[in-house]
Amino acid sequence: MGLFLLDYGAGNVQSLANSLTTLGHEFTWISDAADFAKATTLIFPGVGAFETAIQHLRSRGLLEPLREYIRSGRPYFGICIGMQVLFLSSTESPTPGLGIVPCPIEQFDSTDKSVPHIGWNSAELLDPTKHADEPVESSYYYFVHSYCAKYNPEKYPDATEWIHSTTQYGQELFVSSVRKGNVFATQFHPEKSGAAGLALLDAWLRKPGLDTESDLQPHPLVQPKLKPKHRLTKRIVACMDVRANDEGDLVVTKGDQYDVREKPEPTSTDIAIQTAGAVRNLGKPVALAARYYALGADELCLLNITSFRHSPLRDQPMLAVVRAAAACVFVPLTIGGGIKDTVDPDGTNRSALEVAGAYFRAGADKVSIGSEAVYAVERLRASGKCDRTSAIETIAHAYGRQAVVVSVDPRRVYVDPKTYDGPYKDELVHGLLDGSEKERGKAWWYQCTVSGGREARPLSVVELVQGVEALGAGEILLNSIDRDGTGLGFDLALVNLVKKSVHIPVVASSGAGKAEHFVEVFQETDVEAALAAGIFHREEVQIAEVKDALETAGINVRIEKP
Ligand code: 1PR
Repeated sequence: MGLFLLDYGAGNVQSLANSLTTLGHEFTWISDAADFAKATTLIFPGVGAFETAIQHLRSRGLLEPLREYIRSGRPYFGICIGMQVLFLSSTESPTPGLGIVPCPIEQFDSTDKSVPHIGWNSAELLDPTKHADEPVESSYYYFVHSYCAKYNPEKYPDATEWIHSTTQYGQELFVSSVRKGNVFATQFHPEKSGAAGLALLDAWLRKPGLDTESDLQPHPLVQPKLKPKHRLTKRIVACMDVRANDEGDLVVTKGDQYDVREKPEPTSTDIAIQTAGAVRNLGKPVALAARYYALGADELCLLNITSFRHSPLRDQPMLAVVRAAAACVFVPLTIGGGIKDTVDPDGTNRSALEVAGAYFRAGADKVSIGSEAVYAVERLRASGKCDRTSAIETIAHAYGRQAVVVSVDPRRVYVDPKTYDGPYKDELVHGLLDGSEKERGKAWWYQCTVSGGREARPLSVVELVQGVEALGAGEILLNSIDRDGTGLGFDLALVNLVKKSVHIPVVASSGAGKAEHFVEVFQETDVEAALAAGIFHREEVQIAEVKDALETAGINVRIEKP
């Protein structure tokens, strides 16, 4: 008897388990249909694709017991897909949902905004008089989804009594939580929403709340209205490049234009001469991840930067790092490096999907694909069609496109604009007259690289990002080899070029040297997030300083109240 969690076998459910452990709640996983009878409280932390979720539940004989459990009146908390399965249907899938909430799940309109909707947004209570004591309002929560229940009381009047809160994205209002009787469900992820999310989970578990008599009485509804702008915040991401140092320990390192080895100073001391050539060591990955979470990072990224040399599933320390980081970090974690089909030293074939699955089960929310994405787009361009075998396609199909990030490592190729006659004339960026000496009078295009910048490929950054979007990637992590570690600021021309080429969210990376660089990238481009590494590792700039500068500039950011 007690609290049970339902795992349908795809996506990161470990984070919810970690949140509950941190909050001191004991739980058991539902392993078969008979367990539903033992559950007095049930949480379904669904992540990923609607179709996959329903099919998995059905094939394991769990769909009808879930419906029966909810009908029995015992408390149910659904998260993301765990909310969407309550609805009639989803345009994502021909398979119907449970039909408990009488309205469909539909795709966001991407004409005025990036889809998926990724990031921290607010949830406004539909009836503040009824749920005034709840912690939903006035906080930001983490959303990551391409489909939603659109708020449409004229078309679906019977669904209105279920709606607990709404959220605005672009010029669309959607249902961010439902609540009625024994059912509470959120489109956002409380387990990934920092202290606010943990508080919400804890509050529900302490009173897994059946509505009281007075709650069930009709109250006057405050109809939500579209505002000129949504409240989705700009995200600040802290990135840790991880690799083994020469002693074999996994460390967070940091390169200058991707070179992570110490260089001798012109006036070297004995110590400097001894350390020259060693892998730069800026700390331990789990300790740094915990620190950035505590300091208010909206998202963390761990990149295994030398995984192209090894089989990632054999690289158990990295899985252990993800597991340990996920146990103490309650904001989203992206894991990159080596997400590709591999063969273990003993000859066992491992698909990219298996590698990603191992990371998701360890607690990753998204995987980031680098070199393999470049090869996949090269194949796509050669054949003219998606063959459904690439890492991007297989992982997006199983876990949803929002779980697939493509990490891009472009480098500038300088040309003389007067004589250049190559294929990238339309993508050329022209240097400013008052720009640096290297740029003045020159133009350049951005070439894609693989293996951490070691090999250039015959593909431009625009070709790459448009190709990965077609294959099903949900987000672009945009590095710049030229700016990495320089502190000169983000390459705004690159960021604008990429942002205008795709409809999915873009994270700008490489070159941040001060808080003003973040203000600049959000004022001069439309990117959804900005990432930095070196300045945070060396504690030259604090995350709070960046957020203060953004707030002062009128840019919406998440500042967690103590
Ligand atoms: O090709 O799928 O195995 O993925 C490898 C991953 O490792 C890719 O995401 C690739 O970007 C990354 N990577 C490979 N080599 C390096 C390196 O530095 N030698 N790091 C590397 C890329 C760039 C960012 C860095 C930003 C911000 N690192 O991670 O964090 O540039 O830095 P800054 O704020 O200090 O300027 P695969």
